Amino acid sequence: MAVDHVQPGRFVVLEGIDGCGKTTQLQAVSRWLESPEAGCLPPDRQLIVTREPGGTPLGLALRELLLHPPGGAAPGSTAELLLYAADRAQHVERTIRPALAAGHWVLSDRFSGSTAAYQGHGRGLDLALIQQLEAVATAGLQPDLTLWLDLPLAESLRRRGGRAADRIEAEGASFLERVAEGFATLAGQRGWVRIDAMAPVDRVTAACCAALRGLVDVP
Ligand code: Z5A
Repeated sequence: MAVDHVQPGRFVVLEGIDGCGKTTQLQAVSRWLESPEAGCLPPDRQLIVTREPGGTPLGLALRELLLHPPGGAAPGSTAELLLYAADRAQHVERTIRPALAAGHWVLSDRFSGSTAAYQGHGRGLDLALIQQLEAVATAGLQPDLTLWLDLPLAESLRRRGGRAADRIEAEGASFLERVAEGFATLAGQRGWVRIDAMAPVDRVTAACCAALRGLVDVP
């Protein structure tokens, strides 16, 4: 997808299936981005680390509703789609756009690609409708860079081990397989940078940082 450099800050997203290492890499990449070695952030600029769902106070409440619905009553597919869109609209308006406008860098664990992968490819909701909703929720904002942590589903399930599954993790293998294939399709369509998430943690971090270097020198 086209990169929008109207904003002076930079917007970077990590995407991938459950357990692909986003949280691990978010921490490592943040440390690197904030280091003098990276040279990304002048003293008056910050790195904002955020996530979806849950990047705002409203989003945190939506996250709880989505992942642990009251009484275990799962939302229907359309309601689920709209709740993720509401979380994103608030996240973009209240957190991401103001930060970018002030020249800060934003690093987000998931963004609209996750809706296309989980609700579109996974649940089978209409992809064109999802794209329309994405345009509304983001008001046209697109990441400058999306790092896709590509991990085979079997390894994702192995890494999860005995940890209790949230509602979406508990959907079953064929749903998660469709989601994984969806991420691969989206990566090609949207020009995401593929990172081999099977590699040891420090090599994954090095690959992420190498991709991020390309953003530093872009005016
Ligand atoms: N969702 C949706 O359906 N639609 C949407 O629009 C959006 C989201 C935005 C949010 O979960 C859920 O919402 C998610 C999609 C759905 N569904 N699920 N499930 P989340 O993003 O908060 O959580 P998650 O996706 O399930 O991620 P996670 O469990 O937090 O995993 P992670 O952050 O990607 O991985 P990690 O915690 O860094 O690593 C997992 C384990 O692997 C851990 O033990 C690490 O030590 C280990 N690890 C990490 N890297 C490595 C390497 N390189 N080698 C070996 N082991 C590693």
